[in-house]
Order: sequence, then structure tokens, then C-alpha cells
Amino acid sequence: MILLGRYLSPFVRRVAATLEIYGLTFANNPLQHTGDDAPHLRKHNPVGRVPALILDDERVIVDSHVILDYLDRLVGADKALTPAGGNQRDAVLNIAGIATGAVEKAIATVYEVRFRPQDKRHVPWVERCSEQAVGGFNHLENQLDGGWFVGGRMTQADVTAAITWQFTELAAPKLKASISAPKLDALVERMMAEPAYAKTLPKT
Ligand SMILES: N[C@@H](CCC(=O)N[C@@H](CS)C(=O)NCC(=O)O)C(=O)O
Repeated sequence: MILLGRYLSPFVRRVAATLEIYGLTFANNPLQHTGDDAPHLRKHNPVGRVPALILDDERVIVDSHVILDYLDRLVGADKALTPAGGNQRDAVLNIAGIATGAVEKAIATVYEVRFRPQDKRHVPWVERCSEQAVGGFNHLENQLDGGWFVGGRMTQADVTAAITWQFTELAAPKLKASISAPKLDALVERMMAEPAYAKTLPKT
């Protein structure tokens, strides 16, 4: 399997961390969605986004949620980081959905600066996105009690929440500094103690 995209992307990294935790063999091709890489990426993902996963039979799957569902079925229910059914599955997917939603809004604030000329930036839009990101991360913080999110064990909720929180520190430090989330900080520490997770930390 070949994972397309840089680990700086929280969506790519959640796939990479899951592959590592599952002990699956894969290669990483750190294609970017911008610049010279963009046309190559679009050959694999028509939407031009990362992550995409090229399977050994050359099929390509895109979108981290879809890829993780594939990997969970590949390793089977006993090993999967997302429970196969029941309330715990809903809870894990919901936490992961809020974490990816929050980080999408944080990324929107970064894209506004990266892709728009200064005179075309719209401050109220950036403020709205920031508020939504803050709302998401505050919710995650309030769901934690000092341990794992769901069922007393590490799940995809923990992997994704920790990655999105770490990403916000790197990509949107001012936004991150506006949020007090000691339990999310502790979750990141706990996740970084897992070698399979720690090795996906992007090099900056
Ligand atoms: N829902 C997608 C989101 C992926 C995504 O937004 N990736 C970003 C990189 S962090 C990207 O490729 N952005 C380029 C673009 O949207 O044009 C997923 O979970 O994989």
C-alpha cells in the first residue's frame, strides 16, 4: 500500500498512525496538493486532496474516514480502533467527527491567509471559523476525564483527537493558544508514549 500525502496533514497522519498501530506494511509518498505535485495527485484523487491510499491491487481509496473504514475491515474487529457496532462505535465516530470538523475550521483560517491576497481576506469569516474550531476543541476537552475517550481503551477517537490538537499547535498556534485544554494536552502526551503513534509526528 502507498499512502499519498505529508504527515503534516492531520488527515494523512491519522491514516499513517492507524497503519503503524495496526502493524501494516506501507510506503509513504509525500505528495502535496499544491505546486508541481498537484497534477500527479489529481491522477489518483480527482478532488486533488490528501490522503489517498493506493492498494496493492492498484485500486485507490480517498478520504481518511473511508480509508480508516477499509483498514478496520482489513485487520478485523478485534484489532480495529473503531468498534464494529453499538453505542461505542457511535461515540468513537462522533469524537473523531468533531475533531476532524474542528481541525477543518482551523485549516480554513490558515488557507484564508495562504491562498487569498491580503485585500481579499474576510476577517468575519476567519473569526467564524476560529469560533467553530474553538467550539469543537472545547467539546473534546469536556468529554475527557483524564483517561481515554471511549470504553477505557485507546480508540480512533484518541488517535484523531490527539493528532488534530497537535496539528493546531503547529499550523495555527494563535488559535491553539486561545484554548485551554489540559486534558487534550495530557492525551497527546499519552499518545506520544506509543511508539507507533510517535513515529508519525511530522518533521517541521
Ligand atoms: N475529508 C477529507 C479532508 C482531507 C483534506 O482536507 N486534506 C487537505 C490537506 S490537510 C487537502 O488535501 N486540502 C487541499 C484542498 O482541499 O484543496 C479527509 O478526511 O481525508
